Amino acid sequence: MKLVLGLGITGFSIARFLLQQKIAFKVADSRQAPQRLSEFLSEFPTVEVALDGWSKSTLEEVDEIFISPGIAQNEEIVIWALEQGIDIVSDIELFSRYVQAPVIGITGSNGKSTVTQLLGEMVEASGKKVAVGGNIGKPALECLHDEVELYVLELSSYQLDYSKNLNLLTGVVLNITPDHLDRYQSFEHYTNSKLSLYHYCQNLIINMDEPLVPTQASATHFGINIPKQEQDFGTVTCHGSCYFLKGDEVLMGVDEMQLIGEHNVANILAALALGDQIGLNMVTMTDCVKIFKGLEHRLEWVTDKQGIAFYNDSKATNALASITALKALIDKHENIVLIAGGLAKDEDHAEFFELIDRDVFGVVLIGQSAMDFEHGIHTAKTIHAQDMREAVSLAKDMINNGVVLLSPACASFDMYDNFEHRGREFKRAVLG
Ligand code: UMA
Ligand code: ADP
Repeated sequence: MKLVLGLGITGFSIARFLLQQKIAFKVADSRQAPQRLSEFLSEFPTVEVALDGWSKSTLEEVDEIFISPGIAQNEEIVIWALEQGIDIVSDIELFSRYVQAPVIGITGSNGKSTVTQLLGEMVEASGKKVAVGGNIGKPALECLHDEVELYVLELSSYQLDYSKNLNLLTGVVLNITPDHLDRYQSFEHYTNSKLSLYHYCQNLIINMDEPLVPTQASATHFGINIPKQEQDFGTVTCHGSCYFLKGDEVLMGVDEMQLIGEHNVANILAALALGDQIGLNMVTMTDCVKIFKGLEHRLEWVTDKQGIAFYNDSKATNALASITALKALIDKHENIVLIAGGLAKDEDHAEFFELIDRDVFGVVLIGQSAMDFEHGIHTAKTIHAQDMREAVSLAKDMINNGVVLLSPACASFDMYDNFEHRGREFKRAVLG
């Protein structure tokens, strides 16, 4: 008997897959009434469901557990299972056991979804049937299909933690900066979780600019500087213009991309290196880069109104993501008003506050971290708002021209269902 832990979208995808494979299973979720419980009971009326905390008896007759990534390794059910020698497996590993076509894995602290989506579009433009999924929002098992010729999966550290056997044609760890430290004993444990992706890759793509990722002779490297080897990707600045390079071959101008910011140059280099590794045509790939507008809620331009450009970067749930967004805008705009705050992660905000004090005109603070952030910011003007409508209204009143940027550097759950909800509320307040 298998046990499925968690009744979110991963749990659903595992349950549907096991039913299809005619493998017996039961389900457990530690919440009393998980959001999708009634949907589950009507779809799987005969499946046993254990709710409301964990119980040791749930493990009786269980020989393997398929776990949702949101369930931490220090949850009692995980500890009991390990004590009893029961294997705990991620949905990604279960997917790996059945997948027939090659799989590409993308992880990192920031930029995963952007690179995953862009690479998916490159593969599609090359005429191949591609499925894009994983942490980006569509569980891997839901992507499994006989017709698919290539899978592009975004993988979180949580998913990697519960995986021991994956088979990836190629993969990348985009970058490693502190995130999710509530789930790890230390930053080193988090780093090792990210780096574990490379154990499963036949070919490695390595970011030269990320010191925590060791370089390797046989890998393809990418980085902002001029590439050292023929197969590597980088950029060069010549007579004031910057170009993407493979080896010494010019691929396209950096100003031809729609996305903004150096971080997106790195993301594009990663996607080009991955695409090149699997044999995609270079012109097809650069054509995709030229039209790729990025994903919703990632430094997304919303509108220009009365001299103010509004950007939605709701996905920035840690300090580094917000620093990155600010850096992308600072060079081009004098007056920036930032809307920030929410559920702050356990991380050092010093660099974030320094950048704000140096280059940001004003900050509208929202959510639980508002007071802490106010104490960290010294020279930029700060003001508090109770909700997004008020935040946008206060932000645009602070300047006559420039940028209003929502880039909270925090998770959203104190005020919103998720970062998408927060971003939509921002856009509604701006446009409405
Ligand atoms: N649950 C428990 N006990 C717990 C924790 C959770 O019973 O201690 C139950 C909840 O009651 C709920 C279910 O588990 O019913 C939720 O499972 P989940 O948190 O694993 O969420 P899913 O809906 O399955 O979504 C997961 C990813 N969520 C997390 O990793 C937290 C989604 O990433 C991912 O898109 C999806 O699988 C498909 O692969 C979200 C995310 O926030 C976007 N990821 C983190 C990030 O990007 O930073 C890692
Ligand atoms: P992820 O899926 O890893 O969360 P996204 O592609 O969704 O990453 O981008 C989330 C946010 O992270 C963006 O809004 C941006 O501010 C920041 N970001 C994106 N790419 C990078 C990068 N390569 N380096 C640093 N920050 C980045």
